[in-house]
Amino acid sequence: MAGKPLVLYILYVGASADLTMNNNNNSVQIIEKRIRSSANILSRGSLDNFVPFGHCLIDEYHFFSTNLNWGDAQTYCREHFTDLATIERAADVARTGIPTFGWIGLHDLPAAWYKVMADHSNSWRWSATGATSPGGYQNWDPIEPNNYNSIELCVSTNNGKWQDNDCRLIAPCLCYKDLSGVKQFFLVNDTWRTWPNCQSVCRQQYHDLAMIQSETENQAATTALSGQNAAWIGLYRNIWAWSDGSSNNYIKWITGAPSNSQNNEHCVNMDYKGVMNDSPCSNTMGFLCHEVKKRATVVKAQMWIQTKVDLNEASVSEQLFKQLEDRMKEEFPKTGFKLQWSKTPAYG
Ligand SMILES: [Ca+2]
Ligand SMILES: [Ca+2]
Repeated sequence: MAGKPLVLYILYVGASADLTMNNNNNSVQIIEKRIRSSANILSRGSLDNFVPFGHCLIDEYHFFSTNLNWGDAQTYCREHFTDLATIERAADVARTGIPTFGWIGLHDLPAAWYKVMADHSNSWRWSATGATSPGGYQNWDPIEPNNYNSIELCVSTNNGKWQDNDCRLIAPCLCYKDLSGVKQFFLVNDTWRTWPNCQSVCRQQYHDLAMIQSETENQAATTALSGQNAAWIGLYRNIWAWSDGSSNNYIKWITGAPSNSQNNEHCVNMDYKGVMNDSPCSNTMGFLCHEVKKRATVVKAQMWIQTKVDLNEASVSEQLFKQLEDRMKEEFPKTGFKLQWSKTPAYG
């Protein structure tokens, strides 16, 4: 057909049954069939060259006003939906439907870090390996770690007893290097440094900040302190994780949060403005679940159109688009389409 080819991007949000299938080609064929079956959408044109361009997941939020503690809310959301809510960007907040405030999936559960060497995303790990100790060795001071004021994510040794502390505090650096399988420890004490600066200097001069994985190594490390009471060692952790394991780091705290008041605020709630606060997980309140439900597929199609008008003109293309979209909506009232003239798609 003679005419002017235009590249068209179509975001198709179909019924979940069509779109949850794993076979991408199959779902693109379904989309193509549906669009072709309304072949008269353009009186003088045709759609051709369907190419799958990409997929994205469409998620939905569900708010419940029943008062539950964080753990029970998590269980409920996991049983009925995907998980407690993950918020990835400011724009998500408007979609949540939270009337006041409620639990979201953000947490820092002590089971992952309180006197344990575990493999959770909040757990302690060593600078040299990025991993926890396989043997589980640890030697905390009796009341440590306590994440006081919610800012203690780096570890120092105090005559062999470990403490979590604010990474910005300055102290001597205890470094190590491995000599034929035996760790040797070295104190860098020319000036006192923050934990990140100790990490840099240890990596420059030795191997890394001290990694201590047995009683023998802890004794050798303590001896290397040479009379200094305390020094940074290589243990650290990341605070806050999403219940669904998502790795996004969007957090918007209320002023003064997180505070970990009384060492007991390990779960996060959010208000209707998207402002978050750390609270005791045993508090009961409404909660926000998250459902990853629909799969959206972007297809790229070439559209041939016979026309005398200039399609590059915005008003013309807008009008044509509106007609196309209206016809598709008539044809498939329960299916979402978004159309776009573009050299690059906005979705995917
Ligand atoms: Ca502490
Ligand atoms: Ca708080």
